[in-house]
This record gives sequence, C-alpha cells and structure tokens, in this order.
Amino acid sequence: MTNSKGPSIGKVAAEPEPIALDWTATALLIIDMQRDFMEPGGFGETLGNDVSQLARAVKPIASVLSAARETGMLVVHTREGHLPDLSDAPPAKVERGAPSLRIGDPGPMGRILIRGEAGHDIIPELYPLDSEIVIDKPGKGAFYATELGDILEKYGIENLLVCGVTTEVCVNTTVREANDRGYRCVVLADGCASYFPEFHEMGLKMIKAQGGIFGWVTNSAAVLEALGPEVAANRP
Ligand code: TIU
Repeated sequence: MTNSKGPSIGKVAAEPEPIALDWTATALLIIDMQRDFMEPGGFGETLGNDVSQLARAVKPIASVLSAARETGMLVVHTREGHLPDLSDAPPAKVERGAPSLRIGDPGPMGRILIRGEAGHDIIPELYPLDSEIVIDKPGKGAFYATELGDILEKYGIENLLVCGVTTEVCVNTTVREANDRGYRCVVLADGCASYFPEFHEMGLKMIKAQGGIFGWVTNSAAVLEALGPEVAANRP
C-alpha cells in the first residue's frame, strides 16, 4: 500500500499470469456473504441447495478483509435483495422454479431475500464496518441498477479483488460486468464458493481461460503475500 509501511505496487501470483496491482487503485469487493445464502432457512436453501458448501470461503475472505482494513484499502460489500414491496423484483425472478419459499415469503430469518430482514444481512464473521461501503443490488451483477460504478470511479479504482458467493452466479456475473467496464478483476479462488463444487471449478476456469478473458484467479495467501510481510505476519 502507499503508506509509510511499504510500496504501492504489489505483484500478485495469479493465473493465467501474475499481475502487478497499484493498491491505491484497488478495492476489495465481497459479493453477497449474506445469511440468506450461507445459512439454513434462507434463499439458498429454499432453492434446494446444501448451504454448508459455502462455509469454506469465510476464513479466506476474513483474512483478506482484515489485511484490507489494516492497509486502508477500499472495501465494498454487496447484498442481493429486494424492496419489501418487491417493486424491484422482476416476476420472472420471483416466479422461477419451485423453491420451498419464494422471494418475499416469510421464513425463519424473515422474508426471503428482502432488504432489512435478518436473512438479507451479511454474516457476523464478515460484518461491514460503518466506514465500509455496502451496495444493495436487485440482480446477480453488482453493477446492474446500483451506484457501484459511480463509487469506484469516485475513489479512482481500476482493480478489483473479488470474492464471495456464489462463484458461478453473482461472482461471475459481477466479474463479467466489471470486465466490460474496464476493471482488472482478480478473483480469490478460496474466497469464493458454490453450492456445486464443479461449478466453482468451472466458474474460475472460465475467468482465467484464453489469456484471462474475464480476469485473473489467485488465492488469499497470494494476496496477503503481495500486500507485504507485515500484513502476512498478522493474518488471523
Ligand atoms: N443461487 C445462487 O447460486 N446464487 C444466487 O442466487 N445469488 C448469488 O450468487 N449471490
């Protein structure tokens, strides 16, 4: 980082090739680490998924989040969800499939995928600080119908360290949106997870194939290493 402790450029080991990042132009983007996806009784489980598959991403994200906070990196959290009157929820999304509870129905953590409900909130282990940015998004991508693009521009961000859930749905959609907008996306393999391990693997492969068609794939240890020995030594 650019501060008294070290340089502003860090070289991150990644695939298809290492990438040099100017930390002052880099943000940590944590996608949808919400109780609705991570815990029983939420949206993810109503769709028929085994939510325990996602737990593996929490510790790697926590370690990078802690390092980002230590170095002053911009941190952005996102949450997928809808207004209580469902006015921002397309019928095509609400009516889709045969979930045990639909978006807006009352569940054990409040109404499913509705802003302000307990299930919509971010899990305690990764809870945002008051100083961090939280983007509420109605879609799978974090740029669609949100202020994310304006915020990143305001902070001079060119590079995104991306993690969260699920790899092939909201992470991939957001990376594709960001790539088209000119951001370098560096995705943390161990900081992402899917209900389907094979989709996780393929989701990452799709990003880094063809010379990094959508971005780069790295892991939490490589990011901590690139941020410098002081940060790596303090990892939780
Ligand atoms: N179902 C699924 O895998 N994901 C979502 O619905 N949203 C996100 O990925 N956040």
